[in-house]
Amino acid sequence: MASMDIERLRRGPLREGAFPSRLHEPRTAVVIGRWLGAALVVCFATGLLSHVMQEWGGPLPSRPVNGYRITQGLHVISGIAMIPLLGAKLWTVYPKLFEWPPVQGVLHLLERAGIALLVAAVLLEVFTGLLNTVQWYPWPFPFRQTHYWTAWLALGGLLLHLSAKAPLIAEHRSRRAAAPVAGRRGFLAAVTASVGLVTLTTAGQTVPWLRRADLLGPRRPDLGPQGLPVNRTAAQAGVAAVPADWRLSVGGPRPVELTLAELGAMPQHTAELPIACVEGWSASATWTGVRLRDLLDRVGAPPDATVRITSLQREGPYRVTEMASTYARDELTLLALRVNGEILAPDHGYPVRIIAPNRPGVLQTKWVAKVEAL
Ligand SMILES: Nc1nc2c(c(=O)[nH]1)N[C@H]1C(S)=C(S)[C@@H](COP(=O)(O)O)O[C@H]1N2
Ligand SMILES: [Mo]
Repeated sequence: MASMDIERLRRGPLREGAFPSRLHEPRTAVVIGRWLGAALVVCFATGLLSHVMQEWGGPLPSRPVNGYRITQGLHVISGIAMIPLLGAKLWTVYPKLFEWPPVQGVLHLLERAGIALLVAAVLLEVFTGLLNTVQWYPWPFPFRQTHYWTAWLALGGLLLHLSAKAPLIAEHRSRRAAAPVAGRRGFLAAVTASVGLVTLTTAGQTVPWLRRADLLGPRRPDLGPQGLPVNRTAAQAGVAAVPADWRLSVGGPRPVELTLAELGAMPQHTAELPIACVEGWSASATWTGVRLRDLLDRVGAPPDATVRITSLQREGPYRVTEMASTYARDELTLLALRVNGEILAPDHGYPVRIIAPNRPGVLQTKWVAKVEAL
């Protein structure tokens, strides 16, 4: 009697045969799942690295100079590639949402809960990550912490999902064993083409030779004052007018204050270094200025001192940054006065900015007022 009543609920998508496409089948799901899983793992690993670098300033050494540029470029490239893959994967498996009966025991319930967690976490990651690339934060929670912790949920959900589906994946692993399904090859080719297209039209924000194909990326790495993009302008940071009595204050055992002319009279060094923004764009430039380590030596700072850098900016999360001695003592780390041969434009940090090898862009402090050996 009770089962009769329940059977009557089987309407609409719950009906037998409600999804006629032959492509809602395991082999298609396994193939796309493999690509999606690979993208997720790359995205997770590079994201974790970026988080750690921003939180602790480590653990990467200061070489290769382009290291963070590559890992963060991969983070955003793999994240964007996940969008079409996720669409294809969800389409392939969504009839399972209407599985009948909906609950078939404790394990089955746990498996479904795991998938719900995985799908929700991955959708949230892709959504918040994508909006972050255009610096749009239409939500009440902090982006970075949410994006970081949700990534762990996604990873956990993925591991649960893989273990629950291990037998099914093994069964449909090889192409030869898979039963032929009409349309599968075309569908997979279309998914591959979509991934290729979104990658090609966005990767140019970080890959120099794809620059001209960068139609959908929010940045072109060669557009902006002095041929370099700007994330926060001097006007937005409230430092458009640098005080006439500006001095760089250098703190340490024998503190000094230096005018721009005095900095310009110190030995100048030139380094080719990238700005690698966490949002996925990066661009290399030629910077000229004073070595940070020369300033630290001048004030008698101990060689292993961490350095605190404070901007003229009044507020904002990047006003103050800290730099471990591996970076501070690197011969390429400069307090730059010039970029690409010109005096820094206000938007690039006039009068002086930090530029160091292999660091996230957020730590390349502009409009520097104070440098202190701690
Ligand atoms: N003081 C200060 N420095 C800052 C920022 C900031 O908001 N304030 N933004 C950072 C970010 S997020 C990036 S990516 C780089 C960009 O440098 P650019 O504008 O010269 O390209 O500057 C960094 N330095
Ligand atoms: Mo950035």
